Amino acid sequence: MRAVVSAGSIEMVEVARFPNGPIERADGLHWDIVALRGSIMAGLRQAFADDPLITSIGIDSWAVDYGLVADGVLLGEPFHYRDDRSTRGVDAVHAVVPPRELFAQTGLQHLPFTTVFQLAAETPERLDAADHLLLIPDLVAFWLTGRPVAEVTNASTTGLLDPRTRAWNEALVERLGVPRHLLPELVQPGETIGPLTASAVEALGAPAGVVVTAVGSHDTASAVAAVPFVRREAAYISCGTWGLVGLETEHPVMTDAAYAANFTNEGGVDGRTRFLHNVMGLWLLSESVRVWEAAGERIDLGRLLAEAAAVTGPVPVFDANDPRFLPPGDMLARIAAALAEQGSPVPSTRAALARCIVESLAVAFASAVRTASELADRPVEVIHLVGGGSLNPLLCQLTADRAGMPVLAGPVEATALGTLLVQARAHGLGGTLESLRALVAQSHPPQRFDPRAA
Ligand code: LRH
Repeated sequence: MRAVVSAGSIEMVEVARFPNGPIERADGLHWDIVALRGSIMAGLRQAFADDPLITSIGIDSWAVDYGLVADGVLLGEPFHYRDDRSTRGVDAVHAVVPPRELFAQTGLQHLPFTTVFQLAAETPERLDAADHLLLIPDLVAFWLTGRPVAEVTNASTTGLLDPRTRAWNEALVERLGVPRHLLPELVQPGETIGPLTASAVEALGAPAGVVVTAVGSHDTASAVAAVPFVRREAAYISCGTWGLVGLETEHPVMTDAAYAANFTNEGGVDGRTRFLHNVMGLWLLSESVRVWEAAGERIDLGRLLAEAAAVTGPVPVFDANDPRFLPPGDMLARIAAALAEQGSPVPSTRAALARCIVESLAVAFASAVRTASELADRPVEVIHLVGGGSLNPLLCQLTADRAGMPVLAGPVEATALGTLLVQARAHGLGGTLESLRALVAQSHPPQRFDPRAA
């Protein structure tokens, strides 16, 4: 995306879009980082060609995954968090720091793929060889500026940061034997990471003076920064591959009840806390579509969702948070097994299956909103649903129905808006997070879905 932001408007244009997903290698699931790098560089080159007045670049991606860098060179393709090697790391970490204590140290929901578990599954040789551990957006910033940093919102997903001080948890790092030198200096959203290196300037055809600016480099942090909240009694759902459901709070919620409910405290822009629960998200649907298409069907998603909306009569729901849905694979078989285990009939048509998936997501979303509200002791009267899921009217309506409150859908590009606004603010726009959100509300008015009577 590229944008021109002023006090009264955001003009945002999509420059490039490219596919991304897990790729199977001999040693497990990875990211095709060479292809990603090529696409990022081509996109940036195009952006500068389209608008030579660009002054700043901001970078975000999914959380937790990292590259190891030695002498400026990446040591192999980063692993994908859906690779199951990290389950080995879970046992190793819990043997040193039991789960309840780990929550007290990190404030994080247990997810088997958190960076700290991935690191425990690394060989000591690979860790010893490396100079820096760089989360994916930090790796891209390193390529562009030559400066190794850890942007703090994404660093909060590593399981190595203290959520209260937002500094590396030195005692924990030492106890777990993570080589301290791997963890770079932390930077805050809005700080300048650095100017482009001479080779990046040349490769991108960039004008003089362009800098890389730290943003909420965790995609969810940027999405939450751009939620057009108009009142405090509101929850958010950032819905794409995942559904991140929760509240923005002033402080982490580190109670026994939050631990028991498996809620997480991730770092937000401006020192806020993203108190939320990771729900499996549209991955359930996209993997199902992949299975249908692998069997030779052509799926038109819009049409499928319209057919799913037209399904009458009851459809069963399953637990969307079941960890069996995490890895890539035959999602339809797994859903059928989950339904059979609970004695529910397996829908016989594709439309009814799609309805069952979306209905199950809506149930999980509504439940996470209720739990977040209870745990943070804050009333919630409206839900903002941002990201790709906001384009799915069935999901928005069913979430409103199941939660018994209005859903305000959009913007779809909340993450991009969050990255652009934080950069604009750092480079002269000024303002508070609230004024940035007011700008989003004005430029991207959400679509309202009221709950229907049961
Ligand atoms: C969403 C997301 C989410 C993480 C997951 C790894 O893209 O960043 O917040 O938990 O990917």
